[in-house]
Parts: sequence; structure tokens; C-alpha cells
Amino acid sequence: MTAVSHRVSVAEWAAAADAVRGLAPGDEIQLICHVNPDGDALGSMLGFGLGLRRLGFTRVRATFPGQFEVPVPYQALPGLDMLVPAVEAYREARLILIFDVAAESRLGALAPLAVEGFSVVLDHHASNTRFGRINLVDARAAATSVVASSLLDRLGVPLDAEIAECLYVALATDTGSFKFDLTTPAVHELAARLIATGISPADISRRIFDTRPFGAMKLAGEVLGRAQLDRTAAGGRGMVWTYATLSDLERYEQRPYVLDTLIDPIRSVAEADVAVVVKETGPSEWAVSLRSKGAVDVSAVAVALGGGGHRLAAGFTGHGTPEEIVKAVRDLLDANLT
Ligand SMILES: [Mn+2]
Repeated sequence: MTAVSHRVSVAEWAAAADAVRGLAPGDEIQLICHVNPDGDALGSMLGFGLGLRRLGFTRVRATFPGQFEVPVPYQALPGLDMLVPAVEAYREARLILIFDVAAESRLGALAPLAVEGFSVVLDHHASNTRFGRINLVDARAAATSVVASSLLDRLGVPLDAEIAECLYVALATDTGSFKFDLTTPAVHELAARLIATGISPADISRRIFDTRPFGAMKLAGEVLGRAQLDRTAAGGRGMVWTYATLSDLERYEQRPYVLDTLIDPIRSVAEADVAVVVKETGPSEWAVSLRSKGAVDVSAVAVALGGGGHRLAAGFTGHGTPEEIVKAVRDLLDANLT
């Protein structure tokens, strides 16, 4: 198996592996992923946690900041018994492993723990601030699970079906089911190794991507129906955008995770290079998702507005009205044409 990763030095890999090998079986290990966890955050964290258990570590906890809610599609992931609310995180953990987190700001109340303890960051965001003691950041990795599987390999953990299911969910989520750029031969080689453990990609895909409540489908219809096309944005490449409010969710009795996939139909619009979905998360607070087909580096736009991400997929927290937020994005697009 050739190494999947780039931009992580030999010394960093060795330091991370040594940090795990230096622990005693009963030492406390705390795993953390980002607020509002997605498939890559949860899958890479739980898959790695299961790997630590296979190595004999008995005290492994996993958590994330913010509202303690696992999106329904991920509620059948193996290893969920490791998950505890943030207040139950090990405060004096010997080792802290952080997954899919580009910056401390994505750690909320857990940020001090992560910064003061001995932390290893596993991530693939180009905007990563390298806030850990050891930083395994590979901006060319399709998912954090690629980095996690690489470290498991180095630790000599054999893949089994439980670990593989977690890592596969992570990989399939972040590659858009193996459609996005960075879906390299090595990604498919990793997928092949995961599937070879006996997991069912069909069952996993149906559960993760192709199942939703009726109300979520109706809600999506309404949110897509209010989308607007701005043909002159991004130097004439076009921008399409929409928004969803907390009252939309309430009206259809849905949880916020059902909005996570709305960016996909929005970004399919032929007349726009840039797609924007603005989702209300609190009083005058919005989670903003940005996608580009290639004309714009949306991570630069997101970073300028306090967020982060990748060249073609990024996000930030916005304030004000959706119109104000989209105007701020629009104002930055022309400056970041690639
Ligand atoms: Mn990711």
C-alpha cells in the first residue's frame, strides 16, 4: 500500500505514532471532533477510537462541542458507545486526538482542553491553523479518515468491519460518494481495503445518503423553491443561493441535519459557478456553506469572513440577514477568482 498522504512529514507521523505507543493501556485518551459533526468528523473519530481499543486502550472517550446531537444518519455508527457529552470529556487526558477541525474556533468550549493538553490534530483542511502539539494535516487528503487510516496503519491496527464502516462513511461523505476532486486512485484503494472487510456500501449509502423523513423532503422543496440566481456575481460566472430558517425546521418538525445536503441540488445549477446555502442556527446567527465549480477559491472567501475550508467547499458563521450575508460573499467573490 503506497502512502496516501502528502504534506505530513516523516517526523510528524513518527511523533504521532510514538505519542500513542507511549501510553499505558489504562491511560485516558480523549477524542474530539468539530461542532455540528458530519460524516467525516464522526466517522474518522469513531473509527480511530475503535482502533485504539483494538490496541488495548480501555479508557477512550469521544465528544464534540455545542449541542450534543448525533444526526440520525450517523446514529448506527459502530463505536458510538465511546461518545459522551462535552462536560464528561476527560479533563486530564494523557492524549487528545482532534479530528477534522481546521481551527480552535470549531472546538467551542473544548478549545482550552485541546490547547493545554498534549494534542494531535488529524485534518485535511488547507486552512488548518496547526493548533495542536503534533499536526497531521494533509490538504490533499480527500477526508480526515484518510489521515486517520494512515495513522492506524502505522500503529499496526488491522482493519475490521467496524473500523471500516466508520472510515467508509467518512470517506464517502467527504468525497460526495467518490465524485469530488481529490478522489484519487489512493482513495479508491482505501475504499477497496475498507469494503474488503465485509461492509456493505449499498446499505451504508442508503442509510447515510438516500434516506430522509417525508417532512425533510417537503422542507427541501420549499427551500429550493426560494433559491435565487445572480448571473453577474463572481465576474459573470454566476452565484445561486438560498436560505433556511429555524422556523422552517419547526414548521416541518425537522432537525438541523436535514439541511446539510441542500447544498448539493443548489450547486448543480448550470448557470452558476458558486453555490451558497445560509442556514439559521440561532438569533441572527447563520451557518453558511459555499461551493465552487472551480472559478472561485471559496475557502479564501470563507477565511475572509471568519471561517475556513477547501478551495471548492468552505463555510463560515454569518450574522445579520441572509441578504446581508450573501452580499458580503458576493463582494468577496470577484477578488478571489482563480
Ligand atoms: Mn472532512
